[in-house]
Amino acid sequence: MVDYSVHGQVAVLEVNNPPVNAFSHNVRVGLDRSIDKAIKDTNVKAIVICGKGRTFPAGADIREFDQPHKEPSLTLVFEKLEKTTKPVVAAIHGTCLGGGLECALFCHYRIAQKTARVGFPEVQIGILPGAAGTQRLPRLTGLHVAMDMITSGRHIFAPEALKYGIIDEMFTGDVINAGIKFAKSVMNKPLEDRCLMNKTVKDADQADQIADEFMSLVKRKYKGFEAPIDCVKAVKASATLPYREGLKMESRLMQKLLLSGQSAAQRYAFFSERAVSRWKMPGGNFQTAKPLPIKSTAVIGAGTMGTGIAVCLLNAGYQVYLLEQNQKFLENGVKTIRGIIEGSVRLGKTPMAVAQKAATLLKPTMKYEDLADVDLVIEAVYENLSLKREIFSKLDKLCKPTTLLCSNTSSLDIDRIGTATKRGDKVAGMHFFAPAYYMRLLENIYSTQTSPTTAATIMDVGRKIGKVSVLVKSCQGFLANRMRGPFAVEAYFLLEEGSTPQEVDSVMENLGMPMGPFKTGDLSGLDIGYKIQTELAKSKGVELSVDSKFLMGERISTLTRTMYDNGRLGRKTGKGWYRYEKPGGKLATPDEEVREIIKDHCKKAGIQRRNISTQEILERLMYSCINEGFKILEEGVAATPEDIDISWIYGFSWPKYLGGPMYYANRIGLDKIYQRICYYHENFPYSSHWIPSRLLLKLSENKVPMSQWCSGTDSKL
Ligand code: 3H9
Repeated sequence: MVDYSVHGQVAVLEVNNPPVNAFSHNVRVGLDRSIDKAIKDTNVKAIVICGKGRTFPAGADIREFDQPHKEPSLTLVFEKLEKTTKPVVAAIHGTCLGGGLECALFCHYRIAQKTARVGFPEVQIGILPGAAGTQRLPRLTGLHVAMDMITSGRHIFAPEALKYGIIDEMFTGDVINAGIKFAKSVMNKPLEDRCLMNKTVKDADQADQIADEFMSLVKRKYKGFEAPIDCVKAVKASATLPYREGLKMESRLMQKLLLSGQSAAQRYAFFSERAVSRWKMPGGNFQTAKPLPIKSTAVIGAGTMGTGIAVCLLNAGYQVYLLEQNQKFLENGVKTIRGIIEGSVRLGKTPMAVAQKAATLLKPTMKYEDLADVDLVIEAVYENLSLKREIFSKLDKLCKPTTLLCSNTSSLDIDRIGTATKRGDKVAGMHFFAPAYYMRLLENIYSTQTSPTTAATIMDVGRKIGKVSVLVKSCQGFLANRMRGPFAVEAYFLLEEGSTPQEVDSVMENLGMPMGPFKTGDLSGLDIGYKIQTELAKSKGVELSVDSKFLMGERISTLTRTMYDNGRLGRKTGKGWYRYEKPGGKLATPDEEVREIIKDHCKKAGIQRRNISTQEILERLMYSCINEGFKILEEGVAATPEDIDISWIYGFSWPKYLGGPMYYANRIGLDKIYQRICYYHENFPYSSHWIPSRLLLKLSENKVPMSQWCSGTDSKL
């Protein structure tokens, strides 16, 4: 676990625990022994610590956090480094994170490859740097930089680390050689001044002010998260308490966070994010199918979605043909793309070199013929099946035989799009979430004809453009929108039965969602829901009115229609479920007029209103979605609950500290959820989303642990 070698008078301790050299128990034991050995060896005059393979240790082993702690602790091992009279050098490459950076901060010197990154990402898994990181980093950088790095968890590259004094020198070339060379140069220098525990924090006199500033920042920016708050408290202690007392404070806060439900949920989210890349589908999986090389791409449609998708592809270095049907739309699209990229450069999110390259990679066109040689097409025109089939049929005739044809549809059946071509195996869905250049989720969809090679390719493109991609089977609404369907529908029913928009919204916001369903509705525009419902009714030959209560045997609410008739279209008109300071305004104020509209609507529709409890609002919004989630699993639309949870985290901004709706269901207990679903099914028999999932019943009866829920479990029970 730690390779020990001596080069002249320098001992090299190379941590060897692939893939990221995490400090698991065996590594701690190995490092402890190696340090003792180097200290005892009178021939050794200096020590170098580094990582074998791709990286310096990237932190403690997160998988061990759920197991009983085994000695030695990281701090116990690291303290030996600082105490020795032989200079210790951390030679850093790859990612020196968390416990890895703490190890480096106990060394007397730190040097790093120019491309190396350092950081304290603990906050992202709901904890803090608990092996003295909160006490040592401020002694090196001052409070401000330390607060920023520790509360955000951001990684910084070596040049920035050099600027802050976190590293002493940058090097190029081989890590071990650079470490040995540096160690030789400091062999006989005094170490007193190199021990961070002896130092004071340079801006300690401003501790209150800096801590207050960061406290209000993290409460605003990371609303609901506990760890950033405790990070601020621990870092402040480095300036207000003696070193040992500060350590005790850090340790108390760390224990509290480790035991909190939030950290467990965030660690689940960390591993789930990685698990979804291990996709599977009938006939193949991430190991058996190899992605095709993709160089040039095309996006059809230069509207909001098309331009957002083009930005993602351009930023990742793909050539993009942007196709529109008329010059004006095309010019507007190009302008939008430039605007998004320039804005991102101004915010420091996109390097200038990437933006300049992107400009050369964009090829606006109005000719389908220009798309003949591209490797991947993503269609992003409006949701109309016949239009999409027409486009796909045209592309099929025109593009080279190997071109993959994908649709950004958010709900239309990929099979029905694929049958418009003679290459169904190369047709798939790539469903981006608005705004596409910002939202991290990419829902990739396979049809009954899509080949595993096509799936592997779009999953690979997703990774390269920085998305978290999940692979799901085609069905109405796929995973994300299908599962969220009952959420929107129940929200309207709750209003009709007695709740107000702000009551419903605050239940979801208190749970941790950034916005409740009605504020979200105002943002997207109430005309969208109205049009979808009207079109659906029309297609079934039904004319809806205020007292229509059923459509195709399903309970419906026509409340959006009433709002639409009252000119309340959402933020854009300054009036929706809330009132806004002006059309396009952002400040939502509850509006008495809306209450009256709802009451009047209910009177006309003959709906009795009543008091509805907060618990009922929560259950009806969430349990209906959870029930749908189990049906999605049961039908194999999603392969695992992780696919579902990650879709909610990155598609709907579900708070990571609750781990996703399926994780949340597991925490509440499946038997309780099942009973409540049955209760609502009895009370609302005309809403099919309350028909209890068979899989949910079986998992709850058999007390199956969450690690074993997956599509196919049903048949094994
Ligand atoms: C800590 O240090 C606490 C201390 O302050 C105090 C203690 C008292 N442990 O992401 P990848 C796995 S807390 C266990 O796909 P990349 C990962 O699950 C820790 N496993 O690669 C995956 O496994 P699989 C603070 C870990 O190149 C595989 O390694 N450190 C850990 O895209 C490859 O990972 C962090 O929070 C770990 N620490 O990115 C760093 N890290 O193949 C967390 C990774 O089975 N890690 N794995 O799916 C990262 O941010 C990224 O993994 C890293 C590499 C940037 C390092």
